[in-house]
Formats: sequence, structure tokens, C-alpha cells
Amino acid sequence: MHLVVLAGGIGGARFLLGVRSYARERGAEVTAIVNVGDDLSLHGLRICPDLDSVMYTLGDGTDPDRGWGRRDETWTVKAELAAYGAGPEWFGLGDRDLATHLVRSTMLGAGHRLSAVTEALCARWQPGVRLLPATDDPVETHVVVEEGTIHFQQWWLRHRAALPTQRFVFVGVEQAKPAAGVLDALAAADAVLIAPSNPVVSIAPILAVPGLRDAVTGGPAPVVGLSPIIGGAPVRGMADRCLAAVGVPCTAAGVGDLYGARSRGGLLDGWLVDPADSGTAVAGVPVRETPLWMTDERATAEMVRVALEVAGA
Ligand code: FO1
Repeated sequence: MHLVVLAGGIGGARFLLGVRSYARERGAEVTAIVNVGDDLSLHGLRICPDLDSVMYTLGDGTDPDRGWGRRDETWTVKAELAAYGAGPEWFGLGDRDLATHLVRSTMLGAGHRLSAVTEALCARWQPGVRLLPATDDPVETHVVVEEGTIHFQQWWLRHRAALPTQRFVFVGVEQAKPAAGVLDALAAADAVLIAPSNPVVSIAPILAVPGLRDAVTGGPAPVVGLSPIIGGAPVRGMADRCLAAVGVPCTAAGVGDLYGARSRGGLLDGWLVDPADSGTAVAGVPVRETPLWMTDERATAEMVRVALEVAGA
């Protein structure tokens, strides 16, 4: 069995721990297609937050409280940068984390594709699933606010997503192509799972890569999503503010409708909601209730089992 997961960063990483656990018990193969819209260039380095969150989390190197960056991190370089007034202070680069960005930037500078760089970094971290960026081309989520357009990370971290937001733009996505291996993985998938990641700034930038959405909906595999909203609130992060910015209700039904039924030109063959959202209906999509709190790998693996049951995979 080959499972393909569309995932963002912190929530996606936690979900992938469960997918990996489920897959290991059954000898299944897992490919994660990870969002690159959060990526940014800073101090001459290319930083890929979602790929790193997934890689560090599955490689057991992430700080469990933050959910991003490295455990046992130190911040000497960050302090030295601040001493030079070389911000931005709202984006903390840890000393251990910097090594990842240095290796990645050196390899990208030498002409390697991001998918190849990710594979090289994963040789150290051994995540146990194949990590692919959605695209090997540079794509960045920028946010149009009243004062102009700012990078997603500035909006997210410096402004805590609290600036009135007109829209999100995925800069460069029109020229982007699915990364090497993405289309093959989707063509070979027995099921595609949409992780309970932020639908607006994690899943949407993946699907916006030309050809990727069609490869998901046009492929043989059933597509099942898991709601990132439980009881009207995001499990983590600020998906509520992102959904508000695009006029989508912050509910399990709202996100299910946003993704839509594959039978009606959307994505979904199934939608999982938490019992707190019992009675959720999504036009044209079978909805299954199951606990969606990723309290540990076992709980998350059970979510995966139910999702695949709904998928009939
Ligand atoms: N998140 C924070 O809340 N504060 C930070 O200073 C911060 C720095 C950072 C550096 C590298 C990296 O890969 C991730 C980092 N994150 C930080 C998390 C990041 O903003 C998020 O992981 C996603 O981009 C949004 O989900």
C-alpha cells in the first residue's frame, strides 16, 4: 500500500507521526507532499519551515514544545545578529537549525533541486517517510494587507496574523511545477490523505502548483481529508484568522465545503470530523466522526485507520 499525504508544518508533522506508525504496522509506503509557501530567504539562506518541521519531528530532533526548530537549541548567532541590528528579531534562527539552512543553501546554490536537497538532509534525519516539497521551484506565500504586501512569516510571527488581510498570494506559483516524484507518487497512491493542516496557507499553496490538484483528483486513489477545526476552533495555530481572511467559516463543515466533493469538481471522497462536530454535513461528501485530537501516535494512527476505512483503501 502507498499512502500520499498533503501536509503543512507543525500539524502536518504530528499527523505524519501517526501515518508512519500506521504504515509501519502494515508495511505500507508513505510519501508526504509538503508545503513550501512558508519558505523565505534570510541572511542569504533559504529556509523551509514546513519541510524542516516535518523532517525534525519525524527524525525526533524537534523541540516538542515549540513544534518547530531543534530540541536543545541555542541562540548565540541570533543574539549576535541582534547586536548588529541585523533582524528580523521576530524570526528566531537557532544555532543548530542554521546548519540545516547552510547545507540546504549550499546545495541549492550548487544547482541541486529542493527535492534532492530534502532527500540529502533526510539521509541524516531518517524520517521514515519520503518527504517531497510540493514544487522544486521558489514559491512564497505573501499576504496583501492595507499597507501593502508582506511575507507570510512577517504576517504570522510579527503581526500574529492580526493585520486586516485582503488576500494571500502564492508568489511564483504560476511558473512552478510539481517537484520531481510528486506526480509519480500521486499516480501510484492507494489513498491520498489531506492532513489536518491549515487549509488556507498550507494545503492551498500545495494544490495551487499547476498540475498538482489535477493529479490528486484525476488519480485512481480516493482522497480523504481530516478537519483541522474542532468545535469551531483550530487545533493549533491561527487557521481561524486565515479562514476569516478568505471568508470561510471556521467550522469542520466550512473547511469540508472549501475542499469540496470530488464528485462535484472538488477534492474529497471522505471527510473526518471530531465528535464535537457531530452532524457535520458536506455536500456530496461522506462524513465520518472520529476523535481528531492527535494526543499521541496511537491516537493519530487510529485517525489514519478510520480515514482509510472511509476511503475503502
Ligand atoms: N515560529 C515562531 O513562532 N517564532 C519564530 O521565531 C520562528 C522561527 C522559525 C525559524 C525556522 C523555522 O523553520 C520555523 C520557525 N518558526 C518560528 C515556525 C514557523 O513560523 C512556522 O513553522 C510556519 O512557517 C508556520 O506554520
